[in-house]
Amino acid sequence: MNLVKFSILASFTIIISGMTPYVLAEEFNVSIPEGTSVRGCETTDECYIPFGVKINVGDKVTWTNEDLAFHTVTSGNPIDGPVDLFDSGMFKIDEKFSHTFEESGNFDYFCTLHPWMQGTVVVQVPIPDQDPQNGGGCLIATATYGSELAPKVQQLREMRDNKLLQTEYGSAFMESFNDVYYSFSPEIADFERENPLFRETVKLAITPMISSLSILNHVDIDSEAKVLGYGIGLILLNVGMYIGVPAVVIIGIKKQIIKPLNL
Ligand SMILES: [Cu+2]
Repeated sequence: MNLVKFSILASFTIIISGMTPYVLAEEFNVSIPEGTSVRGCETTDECYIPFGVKINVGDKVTWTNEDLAFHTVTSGNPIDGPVDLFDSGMFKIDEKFSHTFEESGNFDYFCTLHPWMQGTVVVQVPIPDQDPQNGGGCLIATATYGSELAPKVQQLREMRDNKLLQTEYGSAFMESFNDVYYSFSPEIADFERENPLFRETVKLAITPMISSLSILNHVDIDSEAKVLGYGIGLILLNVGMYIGVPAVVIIGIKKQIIKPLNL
C-alpha cells in the first residue's frame, strides 16, 4: 500500500510539472586579494573578487585569503550584523573557507574585522536547459521510459519549454517545483533502474497523467489566466483519475463485502 501511495505521489509531482534537468553541483572560487585590510577596495567592489557570485542551489563557494592579514567571511552585513548562516571565523593567508548553499536567495556577507569588505552570493534554482538538443530530461520520466528520447519524455519536455516556461505562473510553478523535485527525484530514478517492478508500477501510474498533459500541447496558452485555468483543470482531472476513481471502486468493494456480513 505504501508503495502505491508513494508511486501516486511521485507520479503526480512529475506530471504536473514536466521535467527537471539534473545539474551537477559546481564549486566557485572567491579570492580575498592583498591589501584589503586597508580601506579602498570597497570603492571598486574588489574586497572579495568577484564580490558577487551567481550560483545554483547545491553549489559550493570557496574563499581563499590571499592577503597577509586575517579576514573573515561572515553572512550578514556590517549594519545589521552577522546572520547565523555561515562564518569562517578568522582565517589567515592561503587558508580556505567553503560553504555549500542549500537554499535559494541573496546572501550578503562581510568581514567582521574590516566591515568595508562586503560581498554577496546569489543562489538560484537551476533553470531547465532550453536547448532541445540536450535539454535536461526529467529523471523519473527518463528512468521510467528508458530513454530521454522516448516520446512520452519528449512530450513532457516540449510542454515544459513551450508552454509552462513561457508564462509567469508556469515559470514560478517550475521554480518552486524544482526545489521539491530535486530533493527526491535522483533516488526514485536510481530505484527504478534497479527495480523493474517498481519501474512498471511508476509507468502504469504516470501514463494517464502524461496523456492528460498532452491536452496542453494542443491548446493555445497565450495568457497567464489560461495557464492557471488549464493548470487547475488538469490537476482536478488527475485528482479525479487517481483518487476519485479508485475511491469509488474501493467503496464499492467494501459495500459488497460488508453487505453479506450485515445479513
Ligand atoms: Cu577583513
